Amino acid sequence: MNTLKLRDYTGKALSECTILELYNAALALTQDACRNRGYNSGKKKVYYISAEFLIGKLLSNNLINLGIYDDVKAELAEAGKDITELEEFEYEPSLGNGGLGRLAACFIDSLATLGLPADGVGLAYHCGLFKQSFEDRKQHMRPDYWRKWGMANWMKRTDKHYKVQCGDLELLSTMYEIDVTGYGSKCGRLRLFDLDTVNEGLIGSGIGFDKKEIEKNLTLFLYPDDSDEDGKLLRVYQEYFMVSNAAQLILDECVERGSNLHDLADYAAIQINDTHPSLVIPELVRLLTEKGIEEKEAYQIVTDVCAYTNHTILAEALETWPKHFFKAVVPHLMPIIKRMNDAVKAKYEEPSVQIIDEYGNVHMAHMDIHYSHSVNGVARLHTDILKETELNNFYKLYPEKFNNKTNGITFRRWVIECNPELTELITEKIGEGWKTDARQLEQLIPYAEDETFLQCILNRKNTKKHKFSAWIEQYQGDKVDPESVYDVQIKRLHEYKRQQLNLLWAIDRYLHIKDGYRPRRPVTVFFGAKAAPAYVIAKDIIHAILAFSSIVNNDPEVSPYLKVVMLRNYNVSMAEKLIPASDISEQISLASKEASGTGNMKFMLNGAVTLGTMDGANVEIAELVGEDNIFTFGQSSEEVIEHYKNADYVAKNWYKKDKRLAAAVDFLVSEEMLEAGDRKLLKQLYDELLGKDWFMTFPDFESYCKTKDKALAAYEDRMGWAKKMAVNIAKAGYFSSDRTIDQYNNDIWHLEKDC
Ligand code: B1H
Repeated sequence: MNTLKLRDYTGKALSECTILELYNAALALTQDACRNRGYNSGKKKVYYISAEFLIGKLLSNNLINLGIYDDVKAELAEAGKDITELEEFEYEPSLGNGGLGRLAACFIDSLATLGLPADGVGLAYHCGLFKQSFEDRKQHMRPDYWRKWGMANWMKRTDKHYKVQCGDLELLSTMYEIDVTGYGSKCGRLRLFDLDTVNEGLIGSGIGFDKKEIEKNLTLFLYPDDSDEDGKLLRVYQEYFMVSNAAQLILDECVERGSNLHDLADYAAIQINDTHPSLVIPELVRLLTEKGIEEKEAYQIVTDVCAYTNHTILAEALETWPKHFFKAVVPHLMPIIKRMNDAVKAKYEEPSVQIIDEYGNVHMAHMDIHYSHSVNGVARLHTDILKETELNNFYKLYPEKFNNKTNGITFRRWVIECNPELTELITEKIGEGWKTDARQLEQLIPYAEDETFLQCILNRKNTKKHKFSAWIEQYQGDKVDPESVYDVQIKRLHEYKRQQLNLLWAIDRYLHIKDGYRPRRPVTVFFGAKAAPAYVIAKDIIHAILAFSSIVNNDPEVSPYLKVVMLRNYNVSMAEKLIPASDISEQISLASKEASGTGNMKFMLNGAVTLGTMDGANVEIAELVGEDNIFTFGQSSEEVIEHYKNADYVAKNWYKKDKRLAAAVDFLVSEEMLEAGDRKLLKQLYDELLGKDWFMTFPDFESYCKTKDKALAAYEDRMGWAKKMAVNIAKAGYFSSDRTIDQYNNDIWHLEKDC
């Protein structure tokens, strides 16, 4: 029974409160509710260390998980206030970038929900990634001061401080905590470290700052620009600061729970999320030996405690650091890393598996694999590629370490919270059980033949499309026809994700309309993406999309049939609005390159149909829904891997033989585009595509266009489409992060549940 009332936290009638007062009251109430619930505890605990936690807004999610959303909403309504005002007032935390961080956020939700003792451990960035705006049709970046207003209050300052020694520099950390609510369960915690000396005043124009002033800049930004040496060093400082704090916290807590350190693996499981936290391995060895444990035993302990998740096979994302960086930042770890390297070398001669290569670069993933007991990929195809290709030499050494954990998403945020309309419809048909046991969604399968139900699904999708259309007009002025097909690609901007392929399709359609073609129904192509500050071509792609959208949207001949909307500052909150309103889910990465994708799962759950390549988790989606309920196209991952191996792809040959493709590519540097955009940037993109096209958009162009046409035609059979929607929703249960976390626990962590 909920006895907490907002009124008890305001000191005056709710009707007389400002929005900030109401917000802070709701926050305080939530924190009390968490305390009342208590925290999952037990002998063994998992520490999920990650550079990113893309947690999204917290208020509604917490109220839902705590089971008091309806009460608070009603109490507000009685005072003439609307809870959505509070939701809109809330400011989204900027602690992450993309799927990697959102996965970490979904995982801590599921960990709490399943009653598993767990902490997320990371950094309390002051300005996160950056806030994106568009000026002159280019991406502009400003610091995202998310800790302003009430948001900082979600992070409780603790009196835990650790010393972190970086060469001559001694840093003193402060730990902050954010409660992580589980659905109808006890809570978990996110523990974020910061430095009191960090100074936002250091930030100059845009997101520039003095990269040498470590004490003042350490936690200003997530992924600070590392295109120069100082930027790279700063990243190493960040990574070490994160894991040294984590390691000290873990040892403290485990000793408190009764560990004698020799038995650390009975008390702690550490999940290394990508390679950013990899230095936790030598740091733990250092701390354990300092406490009197023999180095040899320390290696074994650390291996038994640590597990590593690989999230990408892209070479540029697999961190390697020149030795001299470590000598500068963590000189005291260098001897340990060297001895770890020697131990590997003594056992295995093969050069590709060494921790330090012949040029003196330290390979973080290699260290992880040798000194963890588990190495997992994040979708079946990805894990197979790791085993058979990318990490094959490691797989041959340690077949028993490799395992797959297909990613998942929390259904609390990604349907219950963001799509109450659909949630209600599902619950009406199959009851509440699916909310904690997602596979029960399969009980919807019989309704895929029920026309009344299908009509309801269409109606609710329509409601969401209208709502989004109203919202986007007010947010950035774009007028979107709710009757148009919502064709959506929202994800980090990266060439491998191929936003440029989608753009080429839109250009092709534009040229056809100019030629007199009149499609039956308009299409709105939505893009939402941030480009990393130093990623030139990614910024060029954004520029091309913005320039093209200004041409299309202002052309009265074309805009009734085609619109292109580039969303400003795409983030979690926007995804929560747009995904429930989407018809087509664009998942068009070059096969073999997207480790999993998790947006694909969110769209499916909300009844959007995937248009995608056989990549990442798309493969598993295709298998679950069957070929009638997904649109796939493009080269297979085997073909792609073969082309890379033979280095035989020549973009120009495709350009020469495909007229439609050539026309679309040429349009990038047409008079219209050059008038709307910047010659240098557009030419740069054009040259990149024609001269290289490293992610092979050209070979997939024709099949992409054909398949998209097929999807748009299928959309016109409304009942047929609704059936596809229903099957997608019914089969989405597999992608609950509760399933993923259960698998991590059963196969890797072996914790006891506290419930
Ligand atoms: C993923 C990253 C990533 N994999 C380094 N790797 C970064 C690595 O700026 N950095 O330093 C930024 C991002 N992100 C994503 O992880 C994959 O691309 C997705 O396919 C996957 O779904 C997600 C979660 O596993």
